[in-house]
Amino acid sequence: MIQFSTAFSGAFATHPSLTLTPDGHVSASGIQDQDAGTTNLHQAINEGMDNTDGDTTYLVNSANAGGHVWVTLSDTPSDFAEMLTFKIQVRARKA
Ligand SMILES: [Ca+2]
Repeated sequence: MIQFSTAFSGAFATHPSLTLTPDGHVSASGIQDQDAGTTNLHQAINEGMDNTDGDTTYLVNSANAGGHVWVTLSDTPSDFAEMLTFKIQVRARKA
């Protein structure tokens, strides 16, 4: 699970902080979901830190192998201007 927390300056008065979770899949290499799927990987990591589904859905890579997954965070407020800070929270375990 990856949870993205952001703060926006343009909308700082109304959005001092905002939590975004992945809402779209862009690309991936060397990463699969719990069912060996390689599409819509954002769906395995979109619960947020407070709503984790435990070990039900997750992403995995092969041991000692590199990889990446690109996801979108498009659920920003309509008055989004710019981001001041960006914090990524990751829940992980070693198999
Ligand atoms: Ca999950």
